[in-house]
Amino acid sequence: MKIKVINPNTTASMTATIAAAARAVAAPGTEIVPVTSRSGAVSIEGHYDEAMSIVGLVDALNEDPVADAYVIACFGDPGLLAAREIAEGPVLGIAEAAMHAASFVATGFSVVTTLERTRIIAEHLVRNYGMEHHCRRVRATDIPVLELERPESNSRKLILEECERAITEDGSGAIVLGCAGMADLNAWLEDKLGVPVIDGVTAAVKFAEALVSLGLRTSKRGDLAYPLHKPYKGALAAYAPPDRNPAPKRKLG
Ligand code: 5HY
Repeated sequence: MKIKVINPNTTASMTATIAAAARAVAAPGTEIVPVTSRSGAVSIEGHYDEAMSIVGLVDALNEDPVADAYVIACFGDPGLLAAREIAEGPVLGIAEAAMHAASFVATGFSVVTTLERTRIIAEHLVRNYGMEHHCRRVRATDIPVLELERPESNSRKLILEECERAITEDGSGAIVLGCAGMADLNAWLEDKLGVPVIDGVTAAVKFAEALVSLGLRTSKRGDLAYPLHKPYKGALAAYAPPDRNPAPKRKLG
């Protein structure tokens, strides 16, 4: 099967980290197709960056090859429901995947992420996904996303220290890594911490494989039906949804 793993930020080196993590866990028959967004921010660190990333995400979803499943490799899960509207195969966000995986292996987890503002966004996700009973705390390290890419930065040490505080102060039994740029850290952290450390990229790839193996596709009934066909104006005119939904049945009498 083919799983398209989309980095919605425009930093290709981060996509390489994401792709390596995805390929390391993929089953022998799974082809990972990594894609870097062609438009938008170099790192996604706020609501505006997220909103602006969605056009690039849609391009990446629509361009060939068509895949059996899709992973949105950014911890804010930007455009997740919009992506599900246009895709037939399952679409997984890495935050959603990581939190669900953590809830299977511990009764309480902490998320360790980058900036303080990202911490607040991740708290919204915890509530959106109904994870309040499982997530003990979301913690920030104040590391900008692209600092994770610089080997000479102190980021590994800061993340490790924050994870240690999560275990001792929050009483958490597992750690969720709150950025796709941390996808190369989970084995190293797990070794140091002795608790499960979940990176959403790898969790999402394995959940995607499971869903495809089960023959599950995105529901096209209700709000995840294809977007309604209508004109779009201005810079987004080319993104007007084509007519893909079956004609509605007329209610008689
Ligand atoms: C991410 N931003 O996973 C996030 C989340 C963060 O460009 N890739 C990004 O750390 O803000």
